[in-house]
Amino acid sequence: MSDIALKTYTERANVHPNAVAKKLLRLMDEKKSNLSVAVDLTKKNQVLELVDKIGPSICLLKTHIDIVEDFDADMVQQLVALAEKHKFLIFEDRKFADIGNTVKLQYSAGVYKIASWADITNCHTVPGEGIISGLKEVGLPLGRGLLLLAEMSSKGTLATGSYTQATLELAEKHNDFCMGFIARRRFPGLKSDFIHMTPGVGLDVKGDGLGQQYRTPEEVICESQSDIIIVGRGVYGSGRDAAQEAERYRKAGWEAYQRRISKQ
Ligand code: S5P
Repeated sequence: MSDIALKTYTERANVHPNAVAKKLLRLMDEKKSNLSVAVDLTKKNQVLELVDKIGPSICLLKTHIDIVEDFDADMVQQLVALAEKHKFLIFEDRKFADIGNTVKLQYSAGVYKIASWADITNCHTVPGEGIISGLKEVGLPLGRGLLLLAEMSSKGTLATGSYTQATLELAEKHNDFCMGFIARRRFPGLKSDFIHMTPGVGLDVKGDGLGQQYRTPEEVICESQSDIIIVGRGVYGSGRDAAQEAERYRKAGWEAYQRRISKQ
């Protein structure tokens, strides 16, 4: 077990150099939640209603803002108000993948102005270091954080081996802005304390017929030592009450974390 995986989120928050990571780790212990819900719905009101329901159970809301058909500036204001009401951070899962100059514009401008409201966003590293430098020029002065996609949950992903390794090195080099990874597991031997977030989490099914692969909170948090579970359809796609489902995942993730930190 890695040393960092045995520490509590608060112990890590107390010494963490990145402001967003510090805030996130603090509120994880405060809310007893390592759950991020991926709200992949296409109507503004559906999104806002669901977020208000699940808000008490999550530490981080994950959005795909570009799938919302009736997006407007008011939606962002309401999301930010819900984040304050329920105390969670917002992660826009934009998966930037272009050259530095283009991602700077995509992050700061256009319809969505992501940098103005999302505490966290993420990018692929396929373009090389320039993508991080470009996003950092916009995000660092605003106190934002970046996650690198070091691995993916989907079947046949090409983000493996030397690609993953090179991604970890880029994160270490830019650890003022890179606060963590999207990954399937905690990477051993890192110098900085990166927050590892893992999608592809489900308690009831193993896949979705389109390449998604699900593992349980126990496998992800306890065995693979990741920090945050990202759950989408498991929470809102079963037809059962979403607030209750979010609580079920929050509990499962939290209990797995408690088992992990007790393995001293
Ligand atoms: O490798 C990945 C990375 C991400 S961010 N695999 C993923 O599934 N995701 C995202 O996590 C994906 O875009 C979706 O929003 C969420 C998983 O949703 P679910 O409904 O399959 O739980």
